[in-house]
Order: sequence, then C-alpha cells, then structure tokens
Amino acid sequence: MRIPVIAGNWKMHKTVKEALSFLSTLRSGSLPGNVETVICAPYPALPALVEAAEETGIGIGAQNLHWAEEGAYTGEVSARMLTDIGVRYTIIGHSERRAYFAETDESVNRKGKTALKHGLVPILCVGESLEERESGKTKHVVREQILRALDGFGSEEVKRLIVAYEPVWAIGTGRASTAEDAGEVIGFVRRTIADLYDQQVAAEVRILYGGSVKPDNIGSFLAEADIDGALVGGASLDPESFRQLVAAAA
Ligand code: G2H
Repeated sequence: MRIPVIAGNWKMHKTVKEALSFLSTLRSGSLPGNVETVICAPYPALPALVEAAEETGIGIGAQNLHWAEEGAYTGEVSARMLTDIGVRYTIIGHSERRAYFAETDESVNRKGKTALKHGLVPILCVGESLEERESGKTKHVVREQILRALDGFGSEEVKRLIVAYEPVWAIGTGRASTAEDAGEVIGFVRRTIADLYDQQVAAEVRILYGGSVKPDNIGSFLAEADIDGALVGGASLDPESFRQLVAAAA
C-alpha cells in the first residue's frame, strides 16, 4: 500500500514572510494525516518553513542541490546544508532546470545519489517535450531518463525515492495531460522499474503526475491505479487550493 504524496513546487515564488503566511493559513485548517504532504520552497524560506512546519506532519523540501559534499561551487547548496536545517526532500531534474540550467541525466544521477546518501528523499522529475510526444517518442524518452537517473542505484535506494512524471508541454500551461495518458506513461515507468529491479521495488515506488494539476482535475489523476499523487506548481501557491489538493488525495 503506497502512501499518497502531494508535493508543492513553489519554484521562484514567496519571500520568507509570504511563506510563513501561507503556512499559518494552512495550519488554521485541518489536513488529512494519511497523505504525505510536502512543500518544496526557495532556499531562503527553508529554515523558517522547517521550524513553522514542526509537528504539522508537513515535510519541507528544496528544489535542487549540488552533488558534491562541499567545495568551490559558487552559488550552490549541498545536501548537508539542507539536512542540517531539517529539510527532508529535494526535487531533482525538474524540466525547468534541464531547460534553463543545463541539468543533464548525468547531473541528475549524481544529485540523486548524493541526496539518498544524506537521507534526503529525491523527487526525480522525468517527462517528454511536445515535439517528442508528437513524434511518438514519449515512452522511449522517459525510459532513457529513468535508466540514466537510476544508474548505480540499489533496490533499497530506489524504494525511497519519489518519481514525478511531468510532460514538459503540460507544465504551467494550463494544458494538463489527460489522466488516462498520464496513467499509461506512469504505468510504463513502473514497469520500467520492475524490469530494472523487481516487481516488489516497482510496487513500492511512489510515482506522481505533474503539470497543471488543480483542485478540479486532481481527482481524475488520482483515480488512475498507478498514480500516487501530484507535484504541483501554480496551484500550490494558494493555501486553500493546496489544502483541497491534499484533501483530494486522502
Ligand atoms: C510542473 C508543475 C510543478 P505546474 O512544473 O512541478 O508546475 O503545476 O504549474 O504546471
């Protein structure tokens, strides 16, 4: 039985004050206890969010990390810096980082290994572009991303990670994938993991859909047997809409 996950990806939104105001509004209502609820926020807001989220059951995540333990990497943040302040998750390989910051499958692989080594849960993003989808390459692209991202990972490591399938053409566009299409690709990701490891590993990994998820469409995604939750950008910025998303997964 996989515990559902709703993870907010705030991207480059919210100051510390705005983040705390969001959390205080969210805390004023109840959240179901049977949904793993995560907020991935910009670095400056993380320490305050970790503190404010104590005893709420909400996990706080980063949106990126560097693979090295430490060193001369101006502008970067290490896994140890994140765990030191109580961060428990990190997104890796988001398509915006692949597109704008030269993230590659190799860097994603290295970041995933470092995150797991330090006890962080990586939220590994994969997904095809519109051109790749239209030329019928979706499954090929997603399989390659999974193979390269998980290269060298053991079964126990893979069980701990969360995969997010985010078709690039559906991100922030208001144009979500159909639930059936997303369910089919996510089922394929699970079978790919079963091929690489075994059925038991594949049955334990949580796989989320991401891309224009909103309170009014999340139900259709969650109705798909292989979809275990959502990675949500725009709709995670408002506490009431985030609460509705979490409630839908309960
Ligand atoms: C996809 C998603 C969150 P949005 O990037 O990762 O964003 O829900 O705004 O499409």
